[in-house]
Amino acid sequence: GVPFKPDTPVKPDGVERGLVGEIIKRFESKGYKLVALQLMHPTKEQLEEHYGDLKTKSFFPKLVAYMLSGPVVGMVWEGKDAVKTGRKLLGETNPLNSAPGTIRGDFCIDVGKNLCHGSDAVESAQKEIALWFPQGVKSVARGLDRLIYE
Ligand code: DAT
Ligand code: MG
Repeated sequence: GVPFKPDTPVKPDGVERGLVGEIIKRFESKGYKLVALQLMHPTKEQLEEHYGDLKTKSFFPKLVAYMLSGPVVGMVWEGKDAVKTGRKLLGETNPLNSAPGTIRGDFCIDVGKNLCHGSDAVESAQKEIALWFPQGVKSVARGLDRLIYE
């Protein structure tokens, strides 16, 4: 397996809008390997840890309330440069700055309803995977990789 795994949850608006399949499809079509997937009802404590680096921001309480507004779908994707490229597939934090063709560029408008999360570094991906998938994730070799990687 290729070791870089971003933790990529679909936020409550993405689940309620029926865009889970579309978001999964973007990562699948790119060639990344799905190694974990789970519908979750996050707790306030989990979200405060997940967004710990934003605790002092004025929008933090609103962000946590948004993320508590419904179920989210957590997923872990594996593949070459998956963290950096996964962020490109998502688009910019502010959807209005996101290019068409990206998930946020194609499906949303406001920063406080930006559909999806993506880990911003390999280190934060590892922390987020441990937080949301405490049972661990397992990557199984697949024959398809011979058609994806040279
Ligand atoms: P990203 O989700 O692109 O990694 P981030 O980590 O800086 O962005 O912020 C986490 C989330 O917080 C982001 O997806 C939406 C919200 N957010 C960020 N900046 C914001 C702002 N200026 N106003 C309102 N919400 C904001
Ligand atoms: Mg972030």
